[in-house]
Amino acid sequence: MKILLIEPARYRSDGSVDKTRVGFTPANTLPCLAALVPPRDQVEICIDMLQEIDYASGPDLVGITGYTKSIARAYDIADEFRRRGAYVVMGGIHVSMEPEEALAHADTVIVGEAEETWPRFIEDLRAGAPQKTYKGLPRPSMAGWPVPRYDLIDKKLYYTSRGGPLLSRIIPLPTYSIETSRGCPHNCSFCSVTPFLGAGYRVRPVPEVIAEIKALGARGCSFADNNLFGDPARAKELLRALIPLKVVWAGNATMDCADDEELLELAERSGCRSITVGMEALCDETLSEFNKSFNRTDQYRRQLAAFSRHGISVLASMVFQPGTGSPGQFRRVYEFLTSAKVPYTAWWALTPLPGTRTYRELLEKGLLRRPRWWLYKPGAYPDYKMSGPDLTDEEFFRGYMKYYKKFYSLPSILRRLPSHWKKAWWAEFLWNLPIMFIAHLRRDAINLYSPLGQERGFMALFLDRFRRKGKPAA
Ligand code: B12
Ligand code: SF4
Repeated sequence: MKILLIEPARYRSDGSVDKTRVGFTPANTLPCLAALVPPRDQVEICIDMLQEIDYASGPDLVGITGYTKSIARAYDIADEFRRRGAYVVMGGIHVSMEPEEALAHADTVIVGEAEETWPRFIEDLRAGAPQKTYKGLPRPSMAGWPVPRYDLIDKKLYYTSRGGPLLSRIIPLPTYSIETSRGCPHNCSFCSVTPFLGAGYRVRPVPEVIAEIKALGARGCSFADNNLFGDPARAKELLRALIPLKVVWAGNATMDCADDEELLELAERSGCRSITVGMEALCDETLSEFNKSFNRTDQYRRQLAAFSRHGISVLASMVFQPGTGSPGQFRRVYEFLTSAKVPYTAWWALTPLPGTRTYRELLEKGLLRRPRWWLYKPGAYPDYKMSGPDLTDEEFFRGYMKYYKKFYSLPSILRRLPSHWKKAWWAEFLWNLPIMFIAHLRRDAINLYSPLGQERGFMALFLDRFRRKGKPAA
């Protein structure tokens, strides 16, 4: 069988497909699925954001993934391939939350994790008896995975896997996205991780993670875990095993990991350069609304300083809830982050993702303008009523843009970064400069859904030399 796996791009608000010339780090979804395809089948990967889709290539089976953000584009691709006679299967987080919706566009929908169902479906299809829906096992084992087929992705498409010998002496190339665990011990109201992967935290055997890094020849790892330190004892085992590999890495964790000095020390020794943390808000009441009271605002400064002492650059993720709060909230967040010398931040307008408590609450309160907002092209604002007693839509947008840009302005960078007690200050300084250029010159790159064009990576945007390469929607 000839199998084509597609990662769809998203539509921009003008209806064009969000294309770019170079990506940052390849996502691991399609390489993982490709590795599970039986050797007798031929498999190809197409990254819509970076490549043209060849609808005439005549695949027997088209597999499409998709986040909520790219699902409208994913459905259009699926419809076109079906019109041309291909069998279309869809999987991933969005269709797992909305399988009925997806069945209007796909012949088969795979719900949940697919390590077991995807190979089973291929054999059913070969035997001429595919089912309409396959449901992954709840909390499946993460042992025995094959090495992801990154070799199927053209190296030239990704900044972090091409480099060349000279560049790779200066920065850790190649870098791959690697998963070591799934799930999260928490259940924040806006996050779809626990609704999708189930409660609890599952891990891959450490020797298998290490073997994968070695097999890929990775010098940099971008860990795709939601919470790399979800189980501190196991995290320490992983970090100890990483030390001899001399890789550098970035990952996601919660703020409270900064309270564990041994963990931070091992993170530093194992090559940790950056951790993204969900700080979300500076107000305990908002954090409690988000079911995130494990974040302690009174500890933030101390925790941020602990990361810094270990040379770990924090990317603080902040969420703003339109309609609530006052116009002054953006200034307060900006001032806190600047005075606490936070190196990077990403700001989000709260997004009602399907399957989350946030989504259900907005729906029940009648606040969603269009319940299936993801089927429409994105507008300037989130698709729910944002106006509140003290804040209009316009004030929200203006305040958000003004202070977000201010954070990535030269005065703020100079105030935040050069500091003798910050081990990584010079690297942070160098990385802040391209972000500053993007924040101020690439107006299309920053919006309420995607600060700094998150899905491409800010460095890729920078290398894109400020040129947009869009094409009208099909
Ligand atoms: C790492 C990560 C990122 C990285 C990706 C880096 C990279 N290059 O890999 C970065 C930081 C760039 C990122 C960006 C974004 N992310 Co993100 N991210 C994640 C995270 C933590 C892990 C994703 C991952 O790699 N998983 C491992 C792979 C193997 O799992 P998987 O894709 O789910 O695939 C499995 C199954 O779903 C299934 N499957 C998937 N597709 C298909 C297709 C077929 C045909 C089949 C058969 C099976 C199948 O099989 C796979 C094996 O079991 C997830 C949380 C999570 N655990 O899902 C959030 C998550 C996916 N991200 C999320 C969001 C919202 C975003 C952004 C939209 C944020 C933004 N506003 O910009 C962007 C959009 C990115 C884009 N491309 O459009 C949400 C998505 C929610 C939703 N309903 O869409 C998640 C779930 C987190 C959350 N808070 O809820 N993200
Ligand atoms: S801690 Fe992070 S990954 Fe875990 S539920 Fe909350 S937002 Fe999601």
